[in-house]
Amino acid sequence: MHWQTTRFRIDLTRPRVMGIVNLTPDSFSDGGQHLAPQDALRRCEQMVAEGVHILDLGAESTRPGTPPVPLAEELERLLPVLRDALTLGVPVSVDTYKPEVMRRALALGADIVNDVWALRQPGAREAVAAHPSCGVCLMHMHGEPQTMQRTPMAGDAVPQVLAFLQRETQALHALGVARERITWDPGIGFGKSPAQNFALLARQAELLADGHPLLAGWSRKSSLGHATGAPTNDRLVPSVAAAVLAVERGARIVRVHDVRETVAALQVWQAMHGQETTGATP
Ligand code: HH2
Repeated sequence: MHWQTTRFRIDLTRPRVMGIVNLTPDSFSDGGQHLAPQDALRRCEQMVAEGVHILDLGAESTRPGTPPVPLAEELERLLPVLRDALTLGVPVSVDTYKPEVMRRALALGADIVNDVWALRQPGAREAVAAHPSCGVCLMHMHGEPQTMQRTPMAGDAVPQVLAFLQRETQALHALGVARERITWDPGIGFGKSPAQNFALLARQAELLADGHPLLAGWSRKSSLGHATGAPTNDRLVPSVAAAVLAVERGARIVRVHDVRETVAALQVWQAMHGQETTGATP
């Protein structure tokens, strides 16, 4: 199984770690830490040194209740860092729902569009379809960031998420986007209760039946706080545990803040499956 992106055809026979670089003052767990372009680039370089496989740059927080960022400001935060991150030798993803940001990022050479709106903003599908080969991550979200936690979804989340991802994928296929460019993401925390999020993990296999690679984003999410009582800044262990559980249940990519620890945990999983790892032998 592969994920076709602009410059890289990512081999997904091994689990892949996507490192989160938030270029925002207000992200829920690392807001403000990487606002200056040179700090953000240093963070990207550090992640590459720690073994990250994909960098995910986001310039607008999706934290519930966060006000939208104007287009010009998002571009100003994103483009200088993107330009430099593209020189680091790993695929670079851009976390945005704005078609104009997608177009500008793809014009610079971005490898992947990661959209928590699953390309439902007017013009977003077309922006991706106009590109010959960029990768895309379609994520399920119930409601919208402003209000999603006030009115979480009702009922069994798993079939609803599956039907949503199937529908959005069809819409993208209709515009000519090849299957191997598309990954799915259940959207942990996006308008779902902790019980629904954990059901999406326990029954993740139901989301794999269509054959799209699954990307899972559990890192530091509030459901982990709900389960453990740990505050946002103390969710490393629960995050790594969730990443391993997601991979064990068939996720191919995990989106994380803590790259070094996740890479090490997944090396244990890989060793168990007889995959060679880059770990040093004692
Ligand atoms: N989660 C967040 C943002 N983007 N993209 C995908 N594909 N999957 C996710 O689970 C996902 C995402 C929220 O986390 P974070 O980027 O750390 O926070 P913020 O949105 O506050 O910047």
